[in-house]
Amino acid sequence: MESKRGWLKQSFGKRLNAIHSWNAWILLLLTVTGIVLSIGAIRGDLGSFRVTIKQLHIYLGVASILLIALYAPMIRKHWHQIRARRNQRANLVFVLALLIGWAGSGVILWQFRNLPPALNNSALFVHDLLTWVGVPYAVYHAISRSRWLKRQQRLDQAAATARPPAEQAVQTPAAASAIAAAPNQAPVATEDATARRTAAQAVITALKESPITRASFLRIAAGLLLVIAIGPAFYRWIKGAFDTGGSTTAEYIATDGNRMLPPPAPLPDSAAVVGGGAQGNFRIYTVTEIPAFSSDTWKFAISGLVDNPSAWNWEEFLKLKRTVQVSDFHCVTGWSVYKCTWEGIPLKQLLAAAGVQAKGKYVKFYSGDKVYTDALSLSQANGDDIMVAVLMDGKPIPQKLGGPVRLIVPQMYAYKSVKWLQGIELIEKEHMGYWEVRGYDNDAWVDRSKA
Ligand SMILES: Nc1nc2c(c(=O)[nH]1)N[C@H]1C(S)=C(S)[C@@H](COP(=O)(O)O)O[C@H]1N2
Ligand SMILES: [Mo]
Repeated sequence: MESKRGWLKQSFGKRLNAIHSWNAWILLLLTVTGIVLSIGAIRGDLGSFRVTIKQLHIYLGVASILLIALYAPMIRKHWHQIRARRNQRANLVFVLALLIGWAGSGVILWQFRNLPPALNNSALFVHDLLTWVGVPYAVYHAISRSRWLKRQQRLDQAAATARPPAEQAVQTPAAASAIAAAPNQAPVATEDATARRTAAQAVITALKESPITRASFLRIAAGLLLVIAIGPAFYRWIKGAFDTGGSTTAEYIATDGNRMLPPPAPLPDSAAVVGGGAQGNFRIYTVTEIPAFSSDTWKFAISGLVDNPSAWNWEEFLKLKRTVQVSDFHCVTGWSVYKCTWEGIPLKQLLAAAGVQAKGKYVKFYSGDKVYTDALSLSQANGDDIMVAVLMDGKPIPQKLGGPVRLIVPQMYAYKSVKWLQGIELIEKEHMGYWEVRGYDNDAWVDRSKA
């Protein structure tokens, strides 16, 4: 109550300024935390900080919404105040649209577990798109409104408009003495003459001046630099976001660092890509360097509390009976890839062949990156659609997407879908996986009612 009265006691202009600078700081922090969160390659370096940074990003987002709420009652007066300034009005509309769009999509991403994946996917797209547009705009806005640029503008203005007559009069010794000599008459005549000179000189100055002023040149240069710096990455992102043909996957296959020979021969369903091909794009996530594998050294093993532990080399592994399934892939950060056609060995088939002992209660998965692990309970692991996948859409899984062999747990968030899978171990006690130790929920069901 006290603080509210204090806030309202402030002048309107002061309150606007305060909101403006708070907004700038919050946006800066949101940008930094948001970009850090979105870089797939530094996930491992962040470790458990990732979860903290995400929480911080959410708090900042809530603060930004509170700021909009604080501004809302002032909007009419502010809008009226800037009625003569079209640029400011355009800026205001644009910034408000950005903030509201970020806030709306952000709240959806924050509440993702209570919402369907398709909505999260759209919200993530909107959130990203606004970031691609909004952050460069904010940078441009900050540069073009900075004091440095304002100074350039003032210099330009000073050059364009000649000095005011009074000032000129004082600076001209002759005029100054004239005023002193004849205080009643002379000033009028002198001012007249000076004004005429000034007007004439202004025409000459205007003719001398190039059409691009220093300030607008700097503004254009800053804008161009931003476009050059951000343009290519933005283009790649937009191409990926609208790509339903899996062209990025084709690129991963073309530049694959794995050397697995012979390549796996797809089953008819897989060769025909019964799912029609994956829709959407995977984001490449890893907590280590992306490992590369060769069929000369690659091995796969199942061991632990089983009656028949086994190890296979690539050629032997390819002889195991495979099936084909079409399923969706959901990451906990909001993105999904739909209708992937996976071909591989059903996990329950591997478990049955290994003969799980009575003491074996959990199934632990080891990545060939030697860092990432995850686990399922034995009953979860026996789900029909859990697959040790070898092909996607009829092609070998490329290194970047976890090939030659990765786990697929379609109904759980994809942090359970261990990439570069090489080992399965039956254990007695529950094991917390890489991300679970760092704050992710061990219950990863996309549909929470399954837990
Ligand atoms: N070895 C390993 N497996 C992993 C991860 C990882 O970092 N390392 N990330 C997990 C997460 S959080 C997701 S969303 C998916 C991403 O798979 P992709 O990189 O093929 O898109 O892999 C999962 N499996
Ligand atoms: Mo994920």
